[in-house]
Formats: sequence, structure tokens, C-alpha cells
Amino acid sequence: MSSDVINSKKNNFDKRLKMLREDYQRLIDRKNEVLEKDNGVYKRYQYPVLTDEHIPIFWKYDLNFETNPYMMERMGVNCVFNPGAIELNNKICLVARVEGNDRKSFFAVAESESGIDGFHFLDYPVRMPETDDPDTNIYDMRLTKHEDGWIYGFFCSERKDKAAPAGDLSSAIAACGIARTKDLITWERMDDLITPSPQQRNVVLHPEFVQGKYALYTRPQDGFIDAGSGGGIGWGLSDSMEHAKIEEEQIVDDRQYHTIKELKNGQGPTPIRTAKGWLHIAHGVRNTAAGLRYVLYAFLSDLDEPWKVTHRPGGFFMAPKGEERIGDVSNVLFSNGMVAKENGEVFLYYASSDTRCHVATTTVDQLLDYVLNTPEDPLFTKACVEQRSELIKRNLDLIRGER
Ligand code: M1P
Repeated sequence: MSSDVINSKKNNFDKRLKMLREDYQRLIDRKNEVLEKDNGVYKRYQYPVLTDEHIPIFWKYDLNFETNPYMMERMGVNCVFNPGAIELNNKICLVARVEGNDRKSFFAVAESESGIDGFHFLDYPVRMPETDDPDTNIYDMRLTKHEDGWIYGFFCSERKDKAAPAGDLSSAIAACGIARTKDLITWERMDDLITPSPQQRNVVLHPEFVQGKYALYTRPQDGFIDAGSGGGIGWGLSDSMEHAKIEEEQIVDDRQYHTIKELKNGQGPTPIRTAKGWLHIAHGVRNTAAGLRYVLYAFLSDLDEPWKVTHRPGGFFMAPKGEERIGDVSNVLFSNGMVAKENGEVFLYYASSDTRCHVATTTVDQLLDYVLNTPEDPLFTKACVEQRSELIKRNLDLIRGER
């Protein structure tokens, strides 16, 4: 190759690299704006907090001109979603689910001072140790700062179903993987959780011991996608975290016909302790002609007996809106990360359509007001209309009285 050709290629290489670096930096430096319109319960923001474009250039490109003269992307990233969240060393850290172009998900830590913008990934993804049975795919980490002093990551570990007939390359088994850390960088892997259910996803560790044991929210399910005869948010106790085992699972929050959680539901982030009870965000799923629709809902459970739900606001708390509706798996909102600051502010992290991560901000007071004062789903249209008519009448009496 003539030196002119080499020089021109090198120029292109340098130009592309400069452009990529500038685009990346602009994205990281971009301020996020709160959206004016809100429902009084939480505020949404203009931009997602993490996307595939937040992935460092050096995770995707070979930056050496000798081995990558066209400055091609070598190892692409498809999407960044379903982040666990925690406050650590005065920063908000997200442990996101990063999915490579090869469909495998892995975890990566991104941190930010504000919690609403400036999220950037640490240099390396999490190098999660394996058990004796390697995970094909891992995802959806829930982070819990437990009173035993460890930060636990509970996540889904997916493996091929070895009992599936030859030719069935889709059947899989979902199990709950468990690891612990002090810094989100070095992780110690424990045994996978054992429960009476054949499959588990959406398992979350309660932050306090209950009856002297580790307490877990579970999601028993018969199949990989279908809850089957199982489903609902379950609850169980385990003596140990090194070899976690739940002997008995009881249902905390069941599925119900013609509700937002008819098909399945799952505990979201680790619940928040409040003066009035444990505050939970969960996801509910129903079927539609366009496929499954995932929305978020909230409920409150008893402080001493967290498996007893005391308040169940009807309907969804948050549903996909605008661009949130569209992505790899459209019409999905999913949340497995929430941070409650000491001053009562709450940062709820959620992903839209299995593609990108967002934040919504609110306060413990607002969330409590929401769960304590939103009426339950009365399950029948006539009762729904009566419920709404009572509100209308109270308001009209008020408005007319003021005239
Ligand atoms: O695709 C939507 C979600 O589906 C699964 O959640 P669940 O087990 O509750 O149905 C998970 O794969 C989750 O990651 C995904 O966002």
C-alpha cells in the first residue's frame, strides 16, 4: 500500500475516533431536564440516564490503527436496561443489564453524582464469578444493603433446559443467582437459591433479618415465560446466604383476573422502610393482542410482618409513555432499582421496552400519600364507576360550595 493511501486511511481513522470521543463526551456532559408535566406523584425526565450510547468507546472498538484501520465497531452493544441501584460513597451507582450484540447480558456499574445525569461506566464490566454450572445469561440485579453488612446482588441466572427434547433450543431454566460485595467491583458468588418452585425470577432480598433469618421476595413460576399455576410475589425465609434455601413459599401479592397483573407480577427494587410500612414497587403483566404489557405498581406492607400487604392502590403507578413504548420488547416498563436518600428524596430507576434506563424522582412522603390514599381496584366496572363518582361528587360539592 502506498504511503498516500496509508496516510489517508490514518486521517479517516483519526477523524472517526475524534468524532466518537466528542459524541460520547457530549452525551455524558448533557444535563437532564425534569419534564414540566407530571401527575404530582413523580417526575419524569427528558433524557434516559443510560443507553447503549453510554457504553465507553473502548468497550466496542479496537483503537489500534494497525489492527482496525477502518475504525470499525468490533463488539457492539445492543441495549442497556433493568438497572439495580444503590447509594455508595455519596454517588448513585447503577448495576445495569448490558446486552451485547451476541444477546448475552452482563452487569456493568455506572455512577453519577446527581443521580439524574452524568452516569458513566467504570472501566470494566462486572466479572461475575460462576457456580459449578455456568450461567448462559445473567440479568436484572436487585441490590440490597443488608443489615449483616454486605451488599447483595440477586439476579436471574438463565441456563438451557437440559431436559428439553432435541431440536428445542429455546427452553430455558431461570434460577436466582446470588453474589455479595462491598464495593460493586469484587463479587463473591454464592450457591443459587433453592426453592420449592421449578423456576425463579425477580427474587429480592429484604434488607433486614426477619425472625432471625434472611427474608426473600420470590416469584415462583412453572415455565421460563409463563408463571403457569405459579406466579404472584412470594415470600420465604432462609437460614443462610452461602447456601440459600427456602423450604416454604407463601404468596404476598397474588395475580388477579382483569387487573394489570393478571398474567404475572414480580417484586421490583428492594422495598423502602418508612414510618407507615415497607414501600414496594413491583411490575404487573397482562396480555394484549400486541403482546405482553408491563407496567409498574406500588403497595405497602406491614413493618413487622413484611409479608402482609396493608395497602394496594388500584391500577398502575407508571406505564410506558411516548418513546418508552418502543424498543426490543415494546410496551414494557420494568424497575429493579430505587434509592431513598436520607432527606426523603426517592430516585426510581426503570427501563423502557428492554432498551434504555430512565429515572423518575419523588419523595417518601409522596409515595406514602399515593399508597395510603389511592383506592384499591374494586375489580368490577360498576364498582369502578361508583368509586369514581364518589370522587366527582366530593369535588363538585367543593367547587359549588366555593362559588
Ligand atoms: O421482557 C420484559 C421482562 O421480562 C422478564 O420479566 P418477567 O420475568 O417478570 O416476565 C425479564 O426477562 C425482564 O428482564 C424483562 O425486562
